[in-house]
Amino acid sequence: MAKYYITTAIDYVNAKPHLGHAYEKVIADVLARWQKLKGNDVFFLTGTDDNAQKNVLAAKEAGKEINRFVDENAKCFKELCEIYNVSYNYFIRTTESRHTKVVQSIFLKAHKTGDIYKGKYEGHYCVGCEAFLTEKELVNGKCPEHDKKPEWREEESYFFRLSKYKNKILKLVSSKGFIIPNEKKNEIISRLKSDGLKDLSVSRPTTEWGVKLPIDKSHSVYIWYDALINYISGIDYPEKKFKKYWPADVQIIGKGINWFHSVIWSAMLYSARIKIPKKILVHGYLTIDGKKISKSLGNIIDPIELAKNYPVDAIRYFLIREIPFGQDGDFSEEALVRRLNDELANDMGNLVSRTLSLAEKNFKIVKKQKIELKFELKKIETLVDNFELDKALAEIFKFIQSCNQYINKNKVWELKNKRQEVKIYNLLEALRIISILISPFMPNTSEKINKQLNIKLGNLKDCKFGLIKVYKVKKGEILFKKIEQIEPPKSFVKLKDEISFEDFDFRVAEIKGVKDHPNADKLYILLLDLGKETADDVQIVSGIREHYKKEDLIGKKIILLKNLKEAMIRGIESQGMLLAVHDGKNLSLLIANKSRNGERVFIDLREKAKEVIEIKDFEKLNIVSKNGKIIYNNRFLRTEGEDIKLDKKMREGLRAS
Ligand code: ME8
Repeated sequence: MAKYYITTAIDYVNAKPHLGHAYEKVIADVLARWQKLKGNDVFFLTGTDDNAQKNVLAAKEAGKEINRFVDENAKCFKELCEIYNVSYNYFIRTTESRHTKVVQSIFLKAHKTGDIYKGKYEGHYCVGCEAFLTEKELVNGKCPEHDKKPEWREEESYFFRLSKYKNKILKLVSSKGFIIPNEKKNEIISRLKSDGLKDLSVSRPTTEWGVKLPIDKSHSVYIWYDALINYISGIDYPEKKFKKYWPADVQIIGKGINWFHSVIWSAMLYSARIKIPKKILVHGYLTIDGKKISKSLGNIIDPIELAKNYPVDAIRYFLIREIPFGQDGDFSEEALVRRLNDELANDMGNLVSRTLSLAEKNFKIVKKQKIELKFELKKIETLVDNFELDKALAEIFKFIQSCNQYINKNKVWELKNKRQEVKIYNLLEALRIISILISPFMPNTSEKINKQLNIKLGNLKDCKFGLIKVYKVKKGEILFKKIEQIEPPKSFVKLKDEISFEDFDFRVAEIKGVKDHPNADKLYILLLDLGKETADDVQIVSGIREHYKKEDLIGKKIILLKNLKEAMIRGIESQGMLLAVHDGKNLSLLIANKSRNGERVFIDLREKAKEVIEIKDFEKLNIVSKNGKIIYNNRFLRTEGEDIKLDKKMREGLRAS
C-alpha cells in the first residue's frame, strides 16, 4: 500500500467560501478518493489561512472581534467540506498552536543557516494578494488579480535569501512533471528568467495578529511564509505522521498562487533541508461571464446556498466535467441544469432505473458467463493519473451511453427467460462497475446505486465483469430529478454592489463662499475649503437654496463627496456633491464642525478611495440618519475627532443624498 499525501491551498477567512473554493476542494477530493480506490494510504489536508492581515481588515469592517470573526468564517469552510463530501483527514487552522510552533522553528532554521537578515522594504503592497507587487506586475497601476490600486508601503523587515536559491529553483521548476499543466510551468520559468529572484520580505513590523517572529517580538511572520508551512504543520512536522507522509504527492492550488508554491515554498524547504513536494497541480479559475469569482470582485456564488437548490453530486459533476483541468471555466446555472438533465437524469438515471426495473421483476439474477459489454479501464485510469478529470468523466459516461444503447438495440424488455437474464446480468455488472468509477466524483450517487444493487462498493481492481455470483436487487428512488430550465435564474448568485464604502472619498469641507446660481433659482454655487491638501477651493453646485440662507452657510463644515465625477449643472461646473438628508419638505446638511478641513470621513477603514465615482454608484450607498447621527451598515460615520451629525433636527431614518 503506497502512501499518498494530497493538499489544497488554505483559504483566507476574510469572507465566507465561494464556489471557487468548492471547486478546488472537489478536485482534491476526487483525487484523494481515486487513490483510496486504488488501495493507497491517503492523507488529505485542507484548512484555513487565519493569520492574514486581510482577515483583520475584514473583521474590522464587519465590526467583529478578530478571533470570533475568523472562527465563524473558518466554520463555514468546514461546513462547506461537510456539505460537499470533501473527505479530508485533517482541517488545519493556522491559529493552532501546533502550527505557530512549526512556523517559528522553520524560521529559526533559516535564520541559523544565514538565510534571514534585516533590511528595509518599500513597494506596492496589495492586501488582496497579501504581497508586494513589482511595477511590471501592475496593469494600469492596479493589481490585475484584484483590480485594485496597491498601497505604497515602506517598512523595516526581515528578509529571506530567496535569491540564493535561484539556480536550484530554476532546475526544479524545469523538471518534468513538477508543475502541472505545462503552460503553468512555462509561466514560472519565463518569470524566473526575466525577473530573476529577489530576496523576500518575510516579516512585518506589527504584532496585531499572526505568528510572532521568534527573533524579534515586535515583528510578525509574513503571511505567505506562515501559511505555506501548514502543509507540514498539518501532519505534525517533524513527528511520525510527517515522516510517513511527506513529501506531498500532490499540492493543488489555483493559478494565482503558483509562484508562492513553486518558487517560494520550494526555496523555504531547501533552506530548511526538507524534501520538495512531488507535484504542484495548478487549476484554473471559475468565472462568471468570464470574470474570476472572488470576494474582491464581488461576484460571489455561495456554494452552500447552491447546494440547497441542486444535488451536491450534480454540482461536483458539473465542476469537474465542465472545466478542462488547468483552464478557466464559466459557471452558469443554465449549464449546470443542462448537464444535470441530459447526462445525470437522462443518461445515468435512466440506465439505473431501467436496469433495476428489469432486474426487480426477477427474484434473483445469477451470474452468466457471456459478457457483452466493455469499457476502457486503462484509459480512464491514465486520464485520472494525468489529472484530465473532465476527460475521465467523459469516458465513464461513454460507457453509460453504450449500456443504454445495449438496452435499446437488444430491446431487453421484450426478451424472455435466459436471453433476458444474460442481458440483465451484463447490465447489473456494468452498474456495479460504474458505481465504482463514479464514486470519487459522485460519492452519494455511487452509494445510492450500490444500495439498489444490494452490494458494497468495491475497489478499482473490482472493475471487471463476472465478480458477483447472485444479484437480489431492490429498486430505489430515481437518482436525479430533471429540473425545468429556470428563467430567470434562481437567486443564489449574489452580485454584491460593485461598490463599497471605502471607494467613496468623503471629506470635511468648510463653506467659504455662497453665490446664487445664475440660471437656476433652487441652486447655490458653493466655494469649499478642503484644507492644505487641496490648494484651490472646490466649487460645487447644490440644491439647498430653499433650505439655507447664504449667511447661515458660511463657516459650516459639511461633508463633501470629493471623488464624484465632475459635472456641468446648468452651465456651471460642479466638482463634487455635499451630503444632506431630505424628508420631502425639510433638508438638513450633514456636518462635522469640529473637524479639520479636508479630513477624511470613514467608518473604520481608511483605505484609499477610488479615482472617480459615478453618481449611479453613489445612489447605491445607503447612508441614513439615526438619532441626529449618520450610519452606514449599522456603523457611525466619523472623522478622527467626532461623529458626523445632522445640522437640524429631522425625522429618523432619512437617507443621505
Ligand atoms: O490564496 N476559482 O486563499 P484564497 C477557482 N490563503 N479557484 C479559486 C478561485 C476561483 N474563482 N478563487 C480562488 C489564498 N481560488 C491563500 C492560500 S496556501 C498556503 C494560501 C483558489 O482564499 C485560489 O487560487 O484566496 C486558492 O488556491 C484557493 O482558492 C484559496 O484562495
